[in-house]
Amino acid sequence: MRFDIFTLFPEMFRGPFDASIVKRARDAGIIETHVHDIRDYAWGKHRQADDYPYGGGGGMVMKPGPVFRSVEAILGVPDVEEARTRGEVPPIILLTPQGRTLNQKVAEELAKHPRLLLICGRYEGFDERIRRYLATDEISIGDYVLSGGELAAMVIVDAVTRLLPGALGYEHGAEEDSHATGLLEYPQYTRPPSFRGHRVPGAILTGDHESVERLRRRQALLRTWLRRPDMLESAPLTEEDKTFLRSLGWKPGK
Ligand code: 6GU
Repeated sequence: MRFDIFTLFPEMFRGPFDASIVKRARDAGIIETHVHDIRDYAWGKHRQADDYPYGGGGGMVMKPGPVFRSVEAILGVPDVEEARTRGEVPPIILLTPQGRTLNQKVAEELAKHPRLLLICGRYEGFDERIRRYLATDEISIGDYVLSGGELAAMVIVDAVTRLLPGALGYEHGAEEDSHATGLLEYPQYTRPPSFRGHRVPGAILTGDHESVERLRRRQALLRTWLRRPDMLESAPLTEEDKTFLRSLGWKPGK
């Protein structure tokens, strides 16, 4: 997977891409991250990539020219609008609070592509022509406002990378994660068996594989019901799951 990130603040990406799973995935050749400075494609003495909005109002708006030209340079196409019309571009994703909200399903969908372009806006937003004639998708990472799309782009790179084969270093790594199963994850324990008087549940220490799996499933169901009851409405539940949930007082559609 190749990520091309377009930003006015390339330096923001250094720390996050140089640690943990994203770093390992880069070192292993599972992903490539290329961060491009939109200002390199801005003209004039001041290399201005943003400007005041027509019609007034506060803040600054990303100018279309530098953004279009940066994407054209990196894709190697003379006219990205035309290439987009012909379906000859990878996803060109604007990071904006107005986009569709990122969730695990969206991350899984993005992980299927060999290449993603992520365009970070700063200030009050993008000139509308960037949305209409350049972007193929718009994504938000939640209902709150960030100062720019950079942190959102990092979130996408992380969420997508950990879904790629080999990225987690163990087989079937992401399959049991919270949200991947449609449920929140069960409580986890590691050594020591007793910490400051708080013991790991005995069944986890002594149980056979099958009873541990059943206990974990029930704990995942219980935790999801208590914290995110909305998720139970779309989670794939077996008859045994439903019987267990009903014994707790859960009713479908509530
Ligand atoms: Cl993608 N950008 C900004 N500026 N704020 C956000 C966001 C994106 N997602 C949630 N809030």
